[in-house]
Amino acid sequence: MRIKLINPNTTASMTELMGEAARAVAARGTEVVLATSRSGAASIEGHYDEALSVLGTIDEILEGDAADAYVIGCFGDPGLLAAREITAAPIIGIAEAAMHAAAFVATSFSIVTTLERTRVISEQLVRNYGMQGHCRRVRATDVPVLELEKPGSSARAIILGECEEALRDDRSEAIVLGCAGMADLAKYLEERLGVPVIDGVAAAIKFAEAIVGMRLRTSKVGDLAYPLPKPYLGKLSGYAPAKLFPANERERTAYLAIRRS
Ligand code: 2AL
Repeated sequence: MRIKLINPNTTASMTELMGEAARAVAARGTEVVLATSRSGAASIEGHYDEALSVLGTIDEILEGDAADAYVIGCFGDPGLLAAREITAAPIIGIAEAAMHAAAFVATSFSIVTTLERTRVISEQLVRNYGMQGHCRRVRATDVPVLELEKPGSSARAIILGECEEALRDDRSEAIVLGCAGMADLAKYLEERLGVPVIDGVAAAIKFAEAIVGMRLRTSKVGDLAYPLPKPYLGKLSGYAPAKLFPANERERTAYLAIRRS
């Protein structure tokens, strides 16, 4: 199967880092195709960055060869539900995947993320995903996303320290890494902490394989149906649903055919 891993920020080196984590866990028959957004911010560190990243993600889903599933590789899961509207192929967000994986291996976890200003984004996701009973605390380190990549940066040590505090003060039993740019840290941290450390990129790839393997597709009945045809004006006129998506009925037929096959 083919899984397209989309980095919603425009930093190609971070996509490569995510790709290594993805390929390390991908099954033999899984092809991981990497895509870096071609529009938007170099790093996603707030609501504005997230909102503007969504069109780049949509472009990566609709353009090029189709994939069996798509992974949105940013911990805010920006545009996750919008992306699920525009295709029936499964879309997996790394935050949703990481929290679910953590809940399979521990009854409690802490999320260790980047800037303080992005903490609320993770907290909202915890509530959206019904993870309040599992997530003890979201911890921000104030490490900027692109700092994670810099050789010789203190990011690694700061994150390790925050994880140690999480285990001691939150009494959490696992750590969820709150940024795609931390994908290379899971093993390093796990060896030092002695608890499961979950990187959402790896989790999302494995969940994508599972969902595709079960022949599940995104429901096209209800709120994840294709966007309704209507005029879109101005800079977004090219995104008018009628130009991009098949009619609902055609999609419904395709969906049923897949489930029956
Ligand atoms: C992220 C992430 O995963 N990628 C990015 O650019 N920003 N999220 C975060 N909390 O820092």
